Formats: sequence, structure tokens, C-alpha cells
Amino acid sequence: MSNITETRQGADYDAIVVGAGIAGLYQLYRLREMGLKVLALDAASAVGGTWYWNRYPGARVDSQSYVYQYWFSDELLEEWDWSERFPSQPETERYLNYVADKFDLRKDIQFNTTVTSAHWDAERSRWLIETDQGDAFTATYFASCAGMLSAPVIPFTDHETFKGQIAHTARWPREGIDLRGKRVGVIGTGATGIQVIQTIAAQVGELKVFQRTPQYAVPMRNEAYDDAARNAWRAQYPRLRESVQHTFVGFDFDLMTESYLDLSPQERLAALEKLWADGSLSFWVGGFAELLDNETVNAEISEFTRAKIRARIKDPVLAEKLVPKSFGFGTARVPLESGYYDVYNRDNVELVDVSETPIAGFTENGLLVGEQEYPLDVVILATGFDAGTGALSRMDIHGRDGRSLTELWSKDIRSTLGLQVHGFPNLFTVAGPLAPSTAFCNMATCLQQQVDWVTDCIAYLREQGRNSIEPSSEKEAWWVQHHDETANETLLMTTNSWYTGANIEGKPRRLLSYIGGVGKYREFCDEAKTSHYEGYIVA
Ligand code: NA7
Repeated sequence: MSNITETRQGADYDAIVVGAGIAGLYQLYRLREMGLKVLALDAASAVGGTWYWNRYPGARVDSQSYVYQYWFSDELLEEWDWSERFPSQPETERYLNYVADKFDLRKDIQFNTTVTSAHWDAERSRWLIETDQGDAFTATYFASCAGMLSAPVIPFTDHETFKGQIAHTARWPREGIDLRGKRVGVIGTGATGIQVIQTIAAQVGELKVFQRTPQYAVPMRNEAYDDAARNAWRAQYPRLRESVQHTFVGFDFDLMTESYLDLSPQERLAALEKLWADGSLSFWVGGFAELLDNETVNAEISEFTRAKIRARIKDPVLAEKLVPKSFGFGTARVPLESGYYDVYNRDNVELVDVSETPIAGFTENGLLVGEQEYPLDVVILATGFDAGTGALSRMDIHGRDGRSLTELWSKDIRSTLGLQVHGFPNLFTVAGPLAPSTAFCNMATCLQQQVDWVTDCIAYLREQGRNSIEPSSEKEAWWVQHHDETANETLLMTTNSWYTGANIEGKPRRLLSYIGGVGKYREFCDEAKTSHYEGYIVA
């Protein structure tokens, strides 16, 4: 598993892929299978993407392993054994390494390399791509598979003041951090913070959790798989491979067709308990559709969830601090938890409510909240990401007539099907904004579907002897309008979270993820292909 980093300096490629995570590895594989000369670039020193970077304690997938995997190789499906229903980061990273080895992908990946700029050369119909290693590549197609949650948000500029150690969860050192017996502070209680907190509470000396907004977390029912369980799932792979493509969020479950409002109070409760017992995201996106667009239903389901949280916390005053009240259940990303709430019953754990008095910053010895200093040895920043647009905006991409993607998205986040942007020929934005793959999807499903679309599109251009493709401004306006109409019918726009860009100051507000359903999105994508890219400028 050696990761050779030899830079290629100035070579010309058919395609440059950015990223060697789930999407990037598959994109590299597919384009190479088509006979293209492809190079993938990754800032990391090895494959894995999200599962390379997010190696904090307790990092775990919250999609079931039997649907969070590649479908393209029967041999791979036969060979790989998942050990759990919800695999840990190390297992997922091992899987991606296994895939990279099995399909000999590493030889076409340049690691430790960050794209610093990409400019479209209209005369030559090629991208000129520069990196921090001094490379200047050219490529006909530029496929970003850089991830939708890969640009970390690192708050506070005064890190130098602090004598202890600071680590963002998505930049966790490979050698780990010894937290045993230490005074540890965690900032952030999103899906990541929850996984960290529940994992380290029993190891550390003291744990201070700095919480600005509590979340509604649903208990994860994880289970170990033995051969019998694995074989039972394996027998279902042919069905799952097909069914995940058409459900609301790319899992094997789908929204219920039954109406919540048609049920009696007893029936509602029974239905919610049944969904809750599944211990997965199905309580959220495999339950009642009205949860997402009907305020009354949302209020009832939110209250059901609040009661579940309260029941876990011994101190009723503390319980109220951990119960979300400022937004409805499911209008922001729902985290799964394993023992998270119970942590607050421990003597060594303190919740520091920073909703009213914010964290002022670091001191030499810890963190300052108002007048109070919290002495700490380690501060863990579980403070999230500049989602959807962050990775691409940080790449300095310039399309036709020198237009800047960073500038465009700083005013208005636009794309066509989340896959291309008007004015940026031959740029493909897998996991870009305004598609379900901006995290309203089981990522493995959506990323593979998008990579397949990009691959088919490139195949079409080559078959037709065409040089470039980009959506027309009308096509883009159509998609943005449909996206917005769909988003505005839901309750998600009313909640401040990274889903709407609200976690980044000044970020234009728009639901980053398309929420019309994975099945419907796929139909739009298929239609672009079968219509021979009607509404696109094919030159
Ligand atoms: P999230 O969900 O964006 O959570 C970030 C957390 O950090 C959230 O609780 C924030 O509070 C908190 N935060 C950020 N900056 C600060 C400051 N300055 N002070 C206090 N608290 C702060 O990121 P995650 O990494 O947990 O999850 C991202 C996705 O990864 C997740 O949704 C899954 O899809 C996988 P806030 O809520 O803004 O008040």
C-alpha cells in the first residue's frame, strides 16, 4: 500500500480528476476503462477522501454498509466483508484502500497535491491546472470529486495564544492524540461533535462541551455481522443495487406513502416508535413525508424526539439545554448517536452553553467564554465545513472569458443538476451544490450516479467528435428555479444550518442540496443524456 508521490510536472491528460475518495476513485476507474489518459490529484497522502481526513475518535458512517459501497464490480461485492451495520472510519478507509489496490488505481493518483488554480483555455479547449507542487497540467475534462464536506471551518484566529493542542476533526493527526486523563474541550455538537463526545467522555479526565445549538440525535442501532448476516445481505445486493437508485434519499428505505394526519394518536405513536426502533436515518427520511413540509406534523414529531432526549438525562435543567427548540426535527441534518446523551450524566462531563455568551477565543490555558476561562489541555474543533461550494471555491477556477467560480458563488450559488456550471465548459462538479449529493442522499448512491453521468457525457462528446459541453444560461436558470421551488415547499429553508449555508458568514442563502428526491433527480439526469444534452452548449 505504498503511496508514491511523484509529480508529473507538465503533462497533458484527457482528464484530471480532483479527489481520491469514493467519487474520485470511481471517476478515475470509469474514465480509465474508457481508454482515457487520466490523472487524479489529492491533497491527502493516501486514498479515502472523507474517510482519510475524518479520523477523529468515533468517526463512523451513518449509512448502512450494505448500501454504502460500490456496485460496479461483482467480484468486489463478493470479496469484501463488512463487519458491522454502520462501519467505523478505519474499516471504511480500509475498504477504499482495498478498492484502490484491486483496480490498480494508485498508479494514476498523485498524492500530497492541492490544485491551486484551473483556467479554461478556450482556444485549445483545454483546462490548465496548476498545483502547489509546481505542476502545470492540461486536460480536456476537469472533474472535481473534491467532496461536499471537505473544506473545514476553523474558527478563531488566535490559536497561537493557546499552549495546548488544537485539532479540527477533519484534520485529525494520523498518529492520533492521546486524550487519556486530559482536560478536553469540544466545540460543536453536530453529527461530528456527537460522535467525538460519546467516544472520548470515558477516556478523558474532564470534558467540557461547548454547545451553541443542540441537535435532535436518533439512537444508532449498530450490530456486528457474522457470515450468516453478511450472506443474507449479499443475497440482496442485486435488489439493493437497483432499488437505492429510486428512493427518496438513496437508501433501501423510502418515504412512507401513508399520511401521518390520517392516523389516530395511538397509530401515530406506534408508527414513530417502530421507526425509532430501526436505529437509523429512516426515522427521518424513511418515515412520514409530511415531516418535511407540514408544520403541525413536524411539531409533533419534534416533540416525540424531545421526550426521548429528556428521558436520557437525569438533571432536568441540563436536559432542557440539550433539547432543541429553535428548529424542527429533520430540518437540519439529523445525527445518529450511540450513548451520546448518557455522557451528560457523567461527573467528568460539563455542558457549557455558549448560545447566549459566545466563545471569545483562546487564552494561554484554554478557552474564554464571557469572563470565564475554561482551562484545557486539548481543544477539539468539531466546527463543520463550508459545504457544497467550499472545496471548489478554494480552487480558484476560471472558466470562459476568465469568469471566476469563486466570485460567482460568492454572490449566487448556481449550477445545472449540480454537475456543471454555465460558463465553465468541461468542468464537472461531482458532489457540487444543488444536487442530492450535497448530503441529502446516501452518498455512495449519489456519487456513483453522478460519476456515471459524467462518464456518459464525456463518452458522448468523444463519439460525436465534439470538444466541449456546458449548460446554457437558460438551462441553468430552469434548474435553479426548479431547485428553489422544491426547496421552498419544505421547512428546511427556515432553519439555520450548513444545509442552507447559514454556518458561513456572507454565504448566499440557498438550500445546498436538491430535495426533490434521488429517484426524480436521476430522471432529470437521464433525460439530459437521452435528449443528447438538449439545453447544453455542445461545441
Ligand atoms: P456541523 O453540523 O456544521 O456542526 C458544527 C458545529 O460546530 C455546530 O454545533 C456549530 O454550532 C458549532 N460551531 C461552529 N462554530 C462555532 C463557534 N464559533 N462557537 C461555537 N460553536 C460553533 O458540522 P459536523 O462536522 O458536525 O457535521 C457535518 C456533516 O458531516 C454532518 O451533517 C454529516 O453530514 C457529516 P451551530 O449549530 O452553528 O450553532
